[in-house]
Amino acid sequence: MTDIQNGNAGAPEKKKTVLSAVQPSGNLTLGNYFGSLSRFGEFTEMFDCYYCVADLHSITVRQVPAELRRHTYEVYALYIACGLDPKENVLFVQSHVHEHAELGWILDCYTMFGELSRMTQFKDKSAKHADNVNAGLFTYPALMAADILLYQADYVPVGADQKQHVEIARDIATRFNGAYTPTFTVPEAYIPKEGAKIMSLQEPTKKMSKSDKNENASIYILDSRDDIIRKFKRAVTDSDTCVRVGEGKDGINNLITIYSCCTGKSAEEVECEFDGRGYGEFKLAVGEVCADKLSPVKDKFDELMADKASLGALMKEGAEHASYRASRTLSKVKRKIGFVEI
Ligand code: AQP
Repeated sequence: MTDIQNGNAGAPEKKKTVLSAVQPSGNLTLGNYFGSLSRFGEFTEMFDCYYCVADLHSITVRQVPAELRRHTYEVYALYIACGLDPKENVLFVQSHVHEHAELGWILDCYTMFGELSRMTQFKDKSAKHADNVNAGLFTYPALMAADILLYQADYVPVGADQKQHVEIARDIATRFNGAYTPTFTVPEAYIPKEGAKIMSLQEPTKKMSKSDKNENASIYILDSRDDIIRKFKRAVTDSDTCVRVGEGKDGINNLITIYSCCTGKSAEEVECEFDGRGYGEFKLAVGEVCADKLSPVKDKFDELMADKASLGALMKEGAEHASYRASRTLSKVKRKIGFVEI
């Protein structure tokens, strides 16, 4: 990322655009929080911001309909609870803006089988869901490219696991622009310095994931204080006793990252603070700062979820705004390809 800190420096008349998305595929984790949601508020002033609840993506894995509906409201409410003002940011649900599916199909035809086969997420998810390796799971990156390119996004804030998908979106945009004339902005991934990859508390070599079956492996944003503290107490560490970053100390490294993200302290400051104190004391402290960090988000979330009708109205408004921008890009794409306009 080069000039994201400067926003529209050099082009004062037009703000640059940020787009990101979260799938409503389960209860959001601390990984989703630090890798994406918690950072979005900082972009509001300088950029045109679009955030979507990626429900179309979530059905690449079987979802229970009532749970999908609930999670869609929850992710939407969490965007707001994490600090996004729906008047200042366009917050919408992907399936409410039909241009995503339409451009997704078009971009399927500009995406190569070979490049899709190299996607790590496809390999991981098809191994995890061997009974349902569907075509959507395979072509997911083309739909994600559509999500980004429809809004001519300059920056895509994501966790490190999504970097490969932003790179393929860049390749698709470049290929399309080369086949016709410049049509899409070529986007850049924006990956945080801290919290880019929060690891599982039970298997710290794996990323923390909302679809992990082991509930003790993930801290959910909406977990109670007691659950958060209990899960950190049970977090897998190592046989050392020193709170230090080190090779082979994946569990402790992860806890230090989480403590840093919650307090804003550097890893060195955390090591100093816990010098001579054991893992037990450290785990308790991580649990406490994490619970403190998430508590206001949970309070705001509860308030928002108590009024689903208002959330529904905001969704409608967000979809209308998003659709306006998306339809302009889609019309342009169709014209370039040679589709007949009526
Ligand atoms: N462990 C993580 N650390 C840092 N960032 C993370 N993100 C996800 N997990 C971590 C970031 O959260 C954003 C939304 O992710 P997503 O909903 O698109 O799906 P995902 O990346 O596949 O996340 P999950 O939690 O692992 O979902 P499931 O289990 O459904 O596949 C993205 O910016 C992602 O980078």
